[in-house]
Amino acid sequence: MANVTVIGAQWGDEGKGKIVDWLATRADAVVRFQGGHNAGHTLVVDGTTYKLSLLPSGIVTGTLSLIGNGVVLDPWALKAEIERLEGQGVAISATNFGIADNCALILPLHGELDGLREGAAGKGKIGTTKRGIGPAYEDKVGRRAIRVCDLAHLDDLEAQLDRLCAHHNALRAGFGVDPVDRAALVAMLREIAPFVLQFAQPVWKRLRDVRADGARILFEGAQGVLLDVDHGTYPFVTSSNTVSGSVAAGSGLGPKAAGFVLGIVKAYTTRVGSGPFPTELEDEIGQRLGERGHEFGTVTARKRRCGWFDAVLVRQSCAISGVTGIALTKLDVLDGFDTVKICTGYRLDGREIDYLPSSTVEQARLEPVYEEMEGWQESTEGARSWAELPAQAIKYIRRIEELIECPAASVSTSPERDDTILVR
Ligand code: 2SA
Ligand code: MG
Repeated sequence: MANVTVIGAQWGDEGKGKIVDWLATRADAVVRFQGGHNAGHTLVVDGTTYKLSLLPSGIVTGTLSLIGNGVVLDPWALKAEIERLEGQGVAISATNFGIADNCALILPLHGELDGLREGAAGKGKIGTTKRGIGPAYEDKVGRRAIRVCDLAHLDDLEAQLDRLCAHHNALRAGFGVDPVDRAALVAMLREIAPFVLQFAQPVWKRLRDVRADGARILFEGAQGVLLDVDHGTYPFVTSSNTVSGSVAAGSGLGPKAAGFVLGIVKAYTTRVGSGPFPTELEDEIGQRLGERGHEFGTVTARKRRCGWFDAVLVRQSCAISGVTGIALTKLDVLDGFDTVKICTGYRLDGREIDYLPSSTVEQARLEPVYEEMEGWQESTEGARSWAELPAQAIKYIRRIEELIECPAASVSTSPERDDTILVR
């Protein structure tokens, strides 16, 4: 196996956790390269469920797990997640886990700002996870972030803290909130520093060494291409680049490192938070997809919006992210429908288009053009070979491949690791 990059090809929650876990058993290192603890990856291994937000999924299988510099790291969330997993019997130490020392930190003030903004935005809110992801990336790009390596030099951080506090105090004043308690913040950082620093290292260097040994690296994307800050449904996006292209910048290996780009694609569409969703179903069909698919956020338990498969969006995601093959997930959720629909294009102001336009205004006006197919009544749950799939389900998969112009590499039929059909 060459290196593999796993990315979500829709709005996140495509079932990346299961696939990454499966691949992690075949990889020598698993690397997160963007996002933070806004991700929610659920793994079911031998009947035990593990919920991960920040840690790479390889941690559960004991595979070397690294957090790259492209991630924004909340030290307290990290500690809580590690302790929770240790409670489930997972061993985590500096031998199997590392954090890039140039990661920007998520501080309590970032979560507060995220919450204040969302609270004030009313109907215009983004529907963020309120984990402080956006504000932390803003500070990183604004060159006033505190980074992991700074935790070793808290006595020499005055200038950086000046800049950070000046910026946040101005914003907080706008919300009528007290200025940052700088002494308390530094005290908190001092307390958590040793915990984080035991894992800190130049991850680019670790990866270079790992690669020199011929290791296979698995890059674990979070969220999905449609939440990418450049390519997604802006401004209803997350604040990082979720496309495979950010593997290089977010981990410190060159652009060739990504290897096989596996796009995870759910057999229908879901989204949490606000923003355009052309195939959304606000009827009993949408309700049924949500119930059958257990569509609730891993991190926030929010109910996910559901709709038919949108081939236009996935074709675009696959192109933008250079997807080599897709892993189709949650096919079993579509069992028992008389007919299933696939969106093949949009109507916008009387004309037909075959891509998602960049403008939010236009995105909100799109009307999906559907193709209807006969459904299947048989259960596909737990199927592990093509032979176990009803003919109509195979037709559905083949039609999707054709429309998105990308082949399926696997089809998954339950949350269990082994309930997966390998196509090639
Ligand atoms: P943020 O918090 O700034 O990244 O939110 C901005 C938008 O990105 C969406 N977003 C997500 N969408 C799906 N899944 C995500 N992770 C969790 C999960 C979500 C949860 O896997 O279940 O538990 O609610 C995720 N993270 C961010 C978010 O909804 C906003 O639209
Ligand atoms: Mg998720």
